[in-house]
Amino acid sequence: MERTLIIVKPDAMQRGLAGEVIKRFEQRGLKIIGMKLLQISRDLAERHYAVHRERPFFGGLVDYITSAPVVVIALEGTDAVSAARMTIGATKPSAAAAGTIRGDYGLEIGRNLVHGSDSAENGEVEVANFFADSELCSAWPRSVDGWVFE
Ligand code: IDP
Ligand code: MG
Repeated sequence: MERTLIIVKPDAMQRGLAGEVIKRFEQRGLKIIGMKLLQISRDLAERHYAVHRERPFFGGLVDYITSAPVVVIALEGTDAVSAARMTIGATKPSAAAAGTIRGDYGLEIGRNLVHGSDSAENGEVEVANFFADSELCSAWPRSVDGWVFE
C-alpha cells in the first residue's frame, strides 16, 4: 500500500471546494488515514517545496500556499500516488483533462487547487512532514476494504 499527501490548497479553500476535492478521493476508494486543517508556516512551505527553491515562482508559491488554512490529507491505497495524481490532473489546469479536479475547476498553474505527492518515496516523506504518527489511523479496518482492495 502506498501513501500520498494531499493538500487542498488556499484557492480551493477560499472557493469552498474542500468537500468536492475530498469526495473525489473518497469515491476513488483511497483510504483516509489522516486529515486536519492548518495554516502552513513559511518554514514548512519552504521545506515542502524545497525542490523548487531555485525556480522563479518559488516566492509566489510560498505566499500562495501559506495564504489561508488548508486541509491536509494522508491517503493510503493501491498505487495511491499515481491514482491520486490522475484524479488531480495536469499541473497546468488549462491543459488538464476534463473530469480531473484541475480540469474541472481551474485555469492557471499558480491556482491549481490541490497538491499530491509525486512518488511513493516522497509520499512517505511528505506525510511524515505534515503528520505525527499519533495523528494517523494507519490500520483502521474500513468495512468496504474487501470491495475496494483485492
Ligand atoms: P505538481 O503540483 O503538479 O506536482 P510541480 O511541478 O511539483 O507540480 O509544482 C509545484 C507547484 O508549484 C504547482 O502545483 C504549482 O502550484 C506551482 N507551480 C509550478 N510551476 C509554476 C509556474 O510556472 N508558475 C507558478 N506556479 C507554478
Ligand atoms: Mg510536485
